[in-house]
Amino acid sequence: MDSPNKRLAVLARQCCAGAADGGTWEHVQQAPPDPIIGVNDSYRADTDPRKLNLGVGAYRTEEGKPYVLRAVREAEAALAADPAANKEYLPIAGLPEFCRLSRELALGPGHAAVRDGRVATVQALSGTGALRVGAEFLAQHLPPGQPRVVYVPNPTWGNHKTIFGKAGMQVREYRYFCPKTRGLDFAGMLADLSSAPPGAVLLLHACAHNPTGVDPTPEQWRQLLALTQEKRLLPFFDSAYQGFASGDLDADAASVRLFASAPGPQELVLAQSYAKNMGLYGERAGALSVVCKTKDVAGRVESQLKLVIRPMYSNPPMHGAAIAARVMSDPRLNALWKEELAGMANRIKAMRQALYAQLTARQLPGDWSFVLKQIGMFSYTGLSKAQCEVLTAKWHIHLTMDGRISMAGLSAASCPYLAEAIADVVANVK
Ligand code: KET
Repeated sequence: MDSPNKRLAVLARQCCAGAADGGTWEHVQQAPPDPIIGVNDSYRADTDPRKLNLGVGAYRTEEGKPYVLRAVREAEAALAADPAANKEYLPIAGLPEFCRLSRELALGPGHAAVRDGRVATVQALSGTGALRVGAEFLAQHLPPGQPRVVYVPNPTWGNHKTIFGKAGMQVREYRYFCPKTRGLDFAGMLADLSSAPPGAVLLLHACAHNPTGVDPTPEQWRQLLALTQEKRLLPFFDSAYQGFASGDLDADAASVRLFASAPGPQELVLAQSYAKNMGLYGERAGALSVVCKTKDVAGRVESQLKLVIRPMYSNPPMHGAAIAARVMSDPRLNALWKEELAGMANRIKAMRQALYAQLTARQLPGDWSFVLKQIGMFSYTGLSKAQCEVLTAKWHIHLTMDGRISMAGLSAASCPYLAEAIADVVANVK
């Protein structure tokens, strides 16, 4: 602790400096750009016509344009034309219909937990907001005396650690990715989780692990469930890509459903995002669900989630949730959504084939078949930071510095260019 005199001296210096030049915020340091979202800025600032944005995970058409789903456009038009629609505040927990449809989308319609009223769901500001509210709830309401610890995979989506850390949770990593095999280090994962204290929170990517594109197999998921139960870990699923991994909403919910259906009944927490699977990035539509042991507990949990939300942002925005609810509840729009979702997932898979073909044609050293095997929006290339820097500086290819490329940002036209650039940095940069 500084002495009062020292603090006064610092204040005086700040006041004087403020008066002399930059004002009250003179002392504020320049923050680094966000490692993922910041890539959009570097892309925008680049004037080279060949520039390519493979940074943030956002779907692009073959023409490189953002894509608004037809199902979304139609739902929006219907909402705009609805004379009964208004702009009142939503309840603190959000649009009830959206919450119900969201938990059913993840758990499956008619799931016992839903039927029994054991799931507390609140609307959230997309996946990030769901994680943040969930983390805050855990930090406040995990049983007294239990450690506030969350285990996240190494590597994981960059924001996970910050989100849980800001909420007051201690963040620890478990082994996940093996750079040598470019696959799952399942033995390492089991070993690390076996030594976690009882009651620790276990963050799992429901499907299409970001950034690696490597998921456990169905058998490995079963082993993880057994370990979770044996060690009394609390699973927290981050489901940001349901439908995007395989093109099938049900297939991509298999891990969540396996856990939610386990006898016990199994408790879990679930963050859902409609950013990718409905293309609602900027609408911030998402949900947080807490699957509890009883209906009575779920009711109390929901009441406390509202206490977390109210002082943060009072209640969530209406538009995105209203669109999503309409798309999910209208049978025709729902069918159209599934069709478009499969179309997006298939285009990404086609990009994997195309990039792989381009890379093998250039006879790059090593095995690049991981491009085909990895799942979801991204390819985790194993390129070094130095190689990524050259990709950006020389080739105008904008990507995150961990070597992750968004396959959704590629097109048949840009694949050969990317392969040429990768061949260059593999040959000439360490
Ligand atoms: N979880 C995961 C695993 C994830 O990849 C993202 C977003 C989110 C949650 C949050 O998405 P939201 O838009 O809040 O629903 N990932 C991409 C965008 C970002 O970093 O914000 C990305 O990794 O590029």
